[in-house]
Amino acid sequence: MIRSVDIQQLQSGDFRFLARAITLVENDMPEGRHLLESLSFDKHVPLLGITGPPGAGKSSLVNALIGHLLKEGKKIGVIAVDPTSPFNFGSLLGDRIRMSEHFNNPNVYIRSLATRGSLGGLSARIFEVSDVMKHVGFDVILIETVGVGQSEVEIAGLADTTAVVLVPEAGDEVQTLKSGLMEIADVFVVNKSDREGADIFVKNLSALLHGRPQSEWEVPVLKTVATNQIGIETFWKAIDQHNQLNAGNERKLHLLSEKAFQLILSNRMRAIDRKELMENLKAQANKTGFNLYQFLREMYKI
Ligand SMILES: Nc1nc2c(ncn2[C@@H]2O[C@H](COP(=O)(O)OP(=O)(O)OP(=O)(O)O)[C@@H](O)[C@H]2O)c(=O)[nH]1
Ligand SMILES: [Mg+2]
Repeated sequence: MIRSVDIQQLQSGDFRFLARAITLVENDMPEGRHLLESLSFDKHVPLLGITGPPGAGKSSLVNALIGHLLKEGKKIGVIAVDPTSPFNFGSLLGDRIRMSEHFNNPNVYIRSLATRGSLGGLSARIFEVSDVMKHVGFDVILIETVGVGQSEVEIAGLADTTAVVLVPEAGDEVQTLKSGLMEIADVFVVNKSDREGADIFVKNLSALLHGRPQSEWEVPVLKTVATNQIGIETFWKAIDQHNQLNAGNERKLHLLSEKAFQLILSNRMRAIDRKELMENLKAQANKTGFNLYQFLREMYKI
């Protein structure tokens, strides 16, 4: 039994309340829903999504960013999303090691979340957890997700700014970069730029980007060496600039409607009990003339 948490406790900034609140939300407890409904969203807390292929250095970049932001006196919340099964703690362990130097800092809170086989990549729970985190006094919230399948597209619906992390090895294949990644990136980071081919890669990627129709924001392509803190300040400046430019209503509305859609999807699915579905089917499926489509319409209004 987890005790409930109220908004005042959350705003006190005590991470023990935050941890408890996240657990309530993550497990979809009524106390979690109650808390979510009591939150106020008048204060904007920027959410930065960091995505990219496995091993590109996302956690190392988050770690480097935390270091930089702490020097600026900021308080930082981090969500590391593990898209693999809840039984694979490999990358969670990796995150702990990569970000370990900041784990005990009172101005940093790091939480790993498993997506637990939700539909698509990111689950609605991540929207909810990030909303809870907006009430603890963080200046910025960083979310790391591995860019596999749908998740990179979904993170763009979650974050105010999305940084896509690539490595120079992607080199000549820049033309074949998944168009999904091209579309969601507000900032491109070529990490591990201490490796060969970084400059050529940056050049190719920039050329590709400049072939696109002009927009208000020109997507920068930045080089970093996350493990040596190189390029981090420039990276942060780009994020900050993008955030300021994008405080506009149109983007906000777009993000909000994407978020609402994901939450509706997840909540509709919650109403469907798999066991009950099987029981209902059991009673019907052997009947002559059984039709699954009719069954769904009659039983589930689909
Ligand atoms: N040479 C070099 N190695 C780096 C750099 N950044 C990260 N690495 C190394 O790359 C490996 C993967 O780094 P992570 O930060 O765990 O990468 P990730 O993208 O978070 O990985 P997943 O979360 O497992 O997808 C680690 O061994 C890092 O030490 C860099 O700029 N240069
Ligand atoms: Mg990682």
